[in-house]
Amino acid sequence: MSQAQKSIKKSKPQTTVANAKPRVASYQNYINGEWVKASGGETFENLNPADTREVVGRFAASTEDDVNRAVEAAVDARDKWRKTPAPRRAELLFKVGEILMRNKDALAREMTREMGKVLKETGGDVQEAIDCTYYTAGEGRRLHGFTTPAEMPNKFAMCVRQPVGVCGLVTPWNFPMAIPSWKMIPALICGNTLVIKPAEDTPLSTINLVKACVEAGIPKGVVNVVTGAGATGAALVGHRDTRLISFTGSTETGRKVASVCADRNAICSLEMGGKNVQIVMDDANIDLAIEGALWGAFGTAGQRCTATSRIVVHKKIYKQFAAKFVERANALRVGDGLKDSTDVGPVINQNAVNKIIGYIEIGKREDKAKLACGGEQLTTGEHQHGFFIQPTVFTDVAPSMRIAQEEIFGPVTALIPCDSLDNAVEIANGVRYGLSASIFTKDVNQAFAAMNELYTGIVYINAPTIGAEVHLPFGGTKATGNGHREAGTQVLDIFTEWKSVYVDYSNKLQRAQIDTENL
Ligand code: UN1
Repeated sequence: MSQAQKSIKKSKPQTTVANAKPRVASYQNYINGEWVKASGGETFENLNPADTREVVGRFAASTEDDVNRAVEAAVDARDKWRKTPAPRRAELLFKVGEILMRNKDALAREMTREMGKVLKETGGDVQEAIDCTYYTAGEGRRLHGFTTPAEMPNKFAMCVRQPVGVCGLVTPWNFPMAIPSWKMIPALICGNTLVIKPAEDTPLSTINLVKACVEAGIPKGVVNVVTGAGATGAALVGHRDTRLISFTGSTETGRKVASVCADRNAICSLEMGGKNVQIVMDDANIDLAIEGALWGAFGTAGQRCTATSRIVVHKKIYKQFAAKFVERANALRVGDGLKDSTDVGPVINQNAVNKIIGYIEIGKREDKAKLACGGEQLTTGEHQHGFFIQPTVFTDVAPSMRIAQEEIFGPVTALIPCDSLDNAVEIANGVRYGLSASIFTKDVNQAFAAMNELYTGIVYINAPTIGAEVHLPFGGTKATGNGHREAGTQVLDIFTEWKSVYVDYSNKLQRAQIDTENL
């Protein structure tokens, strides 16, 4: 997703409604154990992308002062939290999981109102936060280090994890509770304190997660949230007292985050763009591959880092696949995510509409590709006040075309013919990103060959490119990341630093690498 897209509100010319509007809820920052207004007193509105006449809430437009105060609170709380035994920290986090579980339906509804995706998916988003919380809290009784033999007699060697300190977390709008949980919960179990800056389009779900932390009894100053636009995030990223910055968003913004962190020697973990591929071989279960591609391409209206934006299909079945896939894509119902009948919700804001429609125009102009279905913004009737785009399929796309290379982050996918597994893998790997890839085949040899050759962080066999589970590492190669992995136990390597400890109980000076000769 582009930086502009992430930093701009769901702004749309407001229609004047004659009737009195319902009272709009106000939300504040949470700093040092208190809910507080932004120091400048400014607020911004969070609009429902399915109907921008609805204001979901007013939120604090935080200044650099607010960020400074939040970081200061996290610094003050650092030692006490670090010294709280990890199993005790875990008990509080298990409570967070229980609170989320109890409120799952209400949290999902609020998320659909601010983010747009259908209720089933926002339920999944909350569930992912619950899963992450329970799984990661379990680490409170592990957080394993290791022991290893020392090269000298009467000497003991071991390695333990230590917290990094204050963490600054900057999160996107497409998974407004799951992604914050991927960062907050591991940071906390490892003994760090934190300040989170959620996306301006979806602050409510992150505030809901913070509320669960407050209700669970996490001590003041340990978790802080500041809402606001890109500048608020920039103040956090640049703050010299944040030892670590964890960012999920566009590759362009991520690169800037990385260079700010490099300047001040901060630890930096990045999750960025994707251009994910589903390969369909000629022996695949075609109906299953179509189901997978529909879910991968149009779930969350294509607004996932893991969305299937390329479908590489063996030429022997290409025509058959394309015809059925287009027919099914055409039949998807686009609308308000709160309605049971909706398959695909709105996109996040006007900027997203502009970007996605811009790519559709590029696709239409590209020589060979055909617009097989969709291609339009829906602007009348029930779609009048929201940001709705038809599920869009381009067929006969060449791998080098821009719509096959660049991240669109919307309900648009490209069908690309291939003539062999090698050809499919070459196309799959021929983009700057490397997050998720999938292959549909019944041939175990082809499946394993693809598994080995696809240069991505995630590979699925006979399943779509979306749907990662929290106990496996999540992240990607190339322009998708900077080598870190969230989720799984691997995330602990982001939020802790290793400390190697040598205990010499020989009662004499033993020099490593030197006094080993006569042993
Ligand atoms: C993202 O889009 O940034 O694997 C995260 C999936 C989800 C997470 C996506 N569990 O699609």
